[in-house]
Amino acid sequence: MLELPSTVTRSSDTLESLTICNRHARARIFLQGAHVLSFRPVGEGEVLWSSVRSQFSPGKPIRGGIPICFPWFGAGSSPAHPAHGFARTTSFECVRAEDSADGATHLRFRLVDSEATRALWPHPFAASVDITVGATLVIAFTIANTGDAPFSFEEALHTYFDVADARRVSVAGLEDAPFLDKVAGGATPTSAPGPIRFEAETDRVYNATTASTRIDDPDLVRSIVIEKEASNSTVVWNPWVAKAARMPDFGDDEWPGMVCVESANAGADRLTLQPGESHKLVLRVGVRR
Ligand code: TA6
Repeated sequence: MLELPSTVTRSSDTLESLTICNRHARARIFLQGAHVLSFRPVGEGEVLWSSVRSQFSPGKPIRGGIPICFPWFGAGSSPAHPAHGFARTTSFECVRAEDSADGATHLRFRLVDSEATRALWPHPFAASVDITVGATLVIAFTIANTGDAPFSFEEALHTYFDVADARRVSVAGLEDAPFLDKVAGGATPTSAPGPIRFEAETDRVYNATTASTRIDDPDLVRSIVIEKEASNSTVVWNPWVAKAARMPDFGDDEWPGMVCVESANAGADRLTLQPGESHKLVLRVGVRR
């Protein structure tokens, strides 16, 4: 059993989680999916949204926080292939938990292929999730090809951000960038001037973009800054009324409280690793006033 620093406490509810409380922030991370559910810098409100209807049962996706999508994004190729891949519903092992001199807490979670994963996706791999809990939340998601054949995959840090009212926020950074509008079928790229605003169900996949984004929230008088490395896709999503009502783990009236801005490599940006190669996607989330 890994020895934990005093800033990290383990809770064994139905799903095991770690709560981190240091001088910079408080966070909660579930071992299933190495799933960050909550991140709250000292002096700030909660940054991540989660549904009061979320399930916390083994093998079921948690609705909110930062689900890790791997090795595919979106619907699986069959009912046996869960949406957004198997990583978010598979238990990771925590192999590192320590504080650094600057007061931040660093954790590492690992997942390697198993009979269960190979039944869904026939490739040997090693996944590691390095999480730094400080005034900024940093997540590095590394995939290594440990087999003797190349494989292709998609990935996403499917982050749900907490906002006062999605109808009043804007997302800056993707102005005029081409995107696939999945609500309209997502066949051909389109674009839109100005910051993104939410006036209906919104489900946009921006490919070939490394841009940082920023959620400006006038009611909370804050901006959430989202920076990424080695991610060429950004997905922006709000289910709005009808889709929220169709999701059993999403309260009918919860959709105004969240906006997803997801740092990914999906669709045309899927990645291929040769044997022995690895790839690291990095996400940094901070609050600015
Ligand atoms: O990232 C947006 C999206 O692909 C939406 O189409 C919606 O399906 C959302 O992910 C949530 O997916 P989930 O499988 O978590 O319900």
